[in-house]
Amino acid sequence: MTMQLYHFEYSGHSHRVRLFLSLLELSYESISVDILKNEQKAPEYMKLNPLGQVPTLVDGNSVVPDSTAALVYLAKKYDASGRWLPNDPAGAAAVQVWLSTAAGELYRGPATARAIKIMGRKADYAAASSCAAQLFQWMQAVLGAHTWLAAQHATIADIAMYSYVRVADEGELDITPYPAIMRWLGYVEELPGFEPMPRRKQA
Ligand SMILES: N[C@@H](CCC(=O)N[C@@H](CS)C(=O)NCC(=O)O)C(=O)O
Repeated sequence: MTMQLYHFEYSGHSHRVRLFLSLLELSYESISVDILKNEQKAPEYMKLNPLGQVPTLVDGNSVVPDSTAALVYLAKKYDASGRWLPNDPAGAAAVQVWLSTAAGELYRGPATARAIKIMGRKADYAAASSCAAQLFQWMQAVLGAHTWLAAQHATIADIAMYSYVRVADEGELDITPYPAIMRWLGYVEELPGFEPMPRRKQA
């Protein structure tokens, strides 16, 4: 049975799942939920995603109403190599650090700055910008010493972090002072099956 992905084109949370589906060469039915029209709060959709957010992945009887949970699900179910989500305790924890960061600092920093600037969200831009700066400094240090965030190869840590860092400029954040981050974005973009994050404005 074909999987279904409920998603919004310009949502980085949605893009990270589309990107991973594409890297794994998995086909799915694409169902658009326009959050600018509040479609994520429709009662029928909220039966799948009780918080009324995108994305939601549906695979037969499995409903996964969260982006990083969807990455974990897809890796566990469809990546026979086990490379995208290592199974050993230290390897799995190293990936989890970045899945948590994607839901934490990446959301509060770059994703919120972008939502303020291009989606009209009312939030504290200075706080988002300062959170983003701390995150970028950390990523620059990690990626200055390693090619990938959590292992010797790409993992779902890199997929979870990619989308909102790529479009940080849409939140009027400059990542050009972080050469290791810029290099890493390029490495993700060279992965076979890569799918770009759509931009709301031209770069
Ligand atoms: N924990 C969720 C957060 C998803 C999230 O914040 N989605 C945003 C779009 S990027 C959303 O649906 N916002 C609309 C709303 O909360 O009403 C995940 O990672 O999937």
